[in-house]
Amino acid sequence: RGNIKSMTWDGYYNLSSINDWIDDLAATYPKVVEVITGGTTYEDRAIKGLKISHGEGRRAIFLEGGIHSREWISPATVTYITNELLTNDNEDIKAAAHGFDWYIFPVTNPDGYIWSFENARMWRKNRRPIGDHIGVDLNRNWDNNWMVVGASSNPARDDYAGTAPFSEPETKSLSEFLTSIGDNIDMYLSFHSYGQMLLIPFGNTTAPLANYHDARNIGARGMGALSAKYGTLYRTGNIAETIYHASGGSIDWVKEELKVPLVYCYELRDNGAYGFVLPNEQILPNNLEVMDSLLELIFQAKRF
Ligand code: ING
Ligand code: ZN
Repeated sequence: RGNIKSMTWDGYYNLSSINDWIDDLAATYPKVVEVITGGTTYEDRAIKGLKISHGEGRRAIFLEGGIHSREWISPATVTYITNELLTNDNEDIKAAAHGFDWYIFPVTNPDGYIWSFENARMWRKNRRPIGDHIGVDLNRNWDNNWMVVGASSNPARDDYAGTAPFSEPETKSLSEFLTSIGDNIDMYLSFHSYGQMLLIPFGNTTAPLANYHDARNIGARGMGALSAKYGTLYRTGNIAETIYHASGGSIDWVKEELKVPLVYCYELRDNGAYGFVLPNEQILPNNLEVMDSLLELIFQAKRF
């Protein structure tokens, strides 16, 4: 799809369209939208994002999209949420938009996203060459239980964890950005596909984290709201228990190092019928149900 002024979510947008759209938002809403950068990629692209803020002194919600390039529904979801926060007059949405600072990065793996669009649809990693191979799994490269489980030391593999914790420019710079605002973050959401799950740290152990039961209850109610829309079912639970053992993922680091109270990873649609290649017709229904769940997560979080 070419460059756009506004998105319609009836198809997937390439990186330059998403980046142009972010600039357009900042121009359209100069008092509330600020363009931010989460650093620079191996191929020297900006990790472009935006901050939505209606005033000083607010707690923050952080949205991380597109860390795996082939999971195109992730940036599509994150851009949709962004648009709702800025344009929807619904009371609950407005309250969410005005009540928090929002830090939003639709595509945290820009090099990989372009590669997936232009060369290899199923590309997951970044694009840094390592010996004879290319790419590190940016969701195995965070400095928390790095290379402990469910991660590979073989650069040929899709879950290759990199040469060291934060060996990659993308994770290093994004984690530095996060550290700079970490004390303010109430909720961190990472968007992946597929499998229809809401995952809670940690990925290396099924042992519950300190507030696991609260996090699980809040999450399950959020997924109840999601299901109410079209009947789509999500499972909620610990990463290791619900999907597989895997360490070095962003949400584990954000939970343990930044002590963010509520941290989740969405595994968006579907259940495997189309997998990563989710048809265009499912983008909007996915976005609508996820939006409902996000509002419910925020609502429930206040009760705990
Ligand atoms: N799923 C995630 C992955 O990186 C995950 C699941 C989340 C693992 C958080 C570890 C931490 O494998 C997809 N679809 O990529
Ligand atoms: Zn993923």
